[in-house]
Amino acid sequence: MPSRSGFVCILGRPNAGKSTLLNALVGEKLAIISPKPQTTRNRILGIANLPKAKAQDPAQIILIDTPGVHKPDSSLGRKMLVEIREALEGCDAVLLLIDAPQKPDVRDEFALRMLKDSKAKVFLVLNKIDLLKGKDKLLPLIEQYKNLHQFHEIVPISALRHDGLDILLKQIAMALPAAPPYFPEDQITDQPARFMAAEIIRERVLIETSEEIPYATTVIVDSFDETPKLTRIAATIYCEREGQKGILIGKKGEMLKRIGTSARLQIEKMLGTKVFIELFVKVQPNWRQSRNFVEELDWRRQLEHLTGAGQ
Ligand SMILES: Nc1nc2c(ncn2[C@@H]2O[C@H](COP(=O)(O)OP(=O)(O)OP(=O)(O)O)[C@@H](O)[C@H]2O)c(=O)[nH]1
Ligand SMILES: [Mg+2]
Repeated sequence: MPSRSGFVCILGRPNAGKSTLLNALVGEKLAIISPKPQTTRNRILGIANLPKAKAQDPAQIILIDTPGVHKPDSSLGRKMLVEIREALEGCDAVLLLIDAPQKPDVRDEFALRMLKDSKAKVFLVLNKIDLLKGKDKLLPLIEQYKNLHQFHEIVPISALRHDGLDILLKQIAMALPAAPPYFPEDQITDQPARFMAAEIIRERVLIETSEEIPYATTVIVDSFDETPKLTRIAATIYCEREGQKGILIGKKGEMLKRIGTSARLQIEKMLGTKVFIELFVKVQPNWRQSRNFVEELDWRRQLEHLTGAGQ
């Protein structure tokens, strides 16, 4: 039976709903989500397998969620941009995600410009249509974008409400080249659980804290010991200043406890084991400006150290 497979990059400005869309299309929570811009910091792969009943041919859609397109002002920001460029390289299709209720701005322009030399089929995906009062708001937006690029398809959706996603999946599948699947059918990501756990802890920090703290925080899992019944995790939350550390720990350790408990519940759900988490908070002044530190955060690189590869 013929099948289609290919790589599909989800691109767009911060907060457009890229990670929400990835999770919705794959049907699992692979990427963390928050109302704060610049939540995603690295590319995240998620695999959706479509049976013949849902598309013309069975298809494997390999989605890559990316950090939001913005003008970088730190080593972290530049690394995020590299992650986007790497995700775009050689992909078969791109979903350019638009935050439809918001006015287009330079970040949307920048995202379009990144596609200028790309051979990929570009879908204009207008997200958050549930927030639009009346469909007449959509048409002028579509007209505006139509003048800027030759889009393969234009699809309005609500990633949050799962509206329009079946049509989107079908159209993506039809745009992919005829090829056998790249991944086994039961695989949904390439991201090891250890790093998903770090992201879940970071998501809890993003949700629980405000102002500068979400941006000045990162999480590294120091140890991850999985047994069939219990997973023991030790992780460090890094921030940039003593004051931030105080807030992250909270009065009598309350904040850290809250972050740990909610992260534990989510990780238990993901792993299907009991989880024991030990959290630490450390100050790493200006880590976002440190190229070395930012490189160390890359899980692919951490994995190389852990497995001893590349030594
Ligand atoms: N109303 C509505 N909200 C949405 C929709 N899709 C996403 N959101 C919300 O938009 C916010 C941002 O969603 P994310 O998926 O984290 O956005 P993102 O594009 O991945 O953001 P970055 O990782 O920062 O680039 C969250 O509060 C989501 O719940 C949608 O279709 N409708
Ligand atoms: Mg995201």
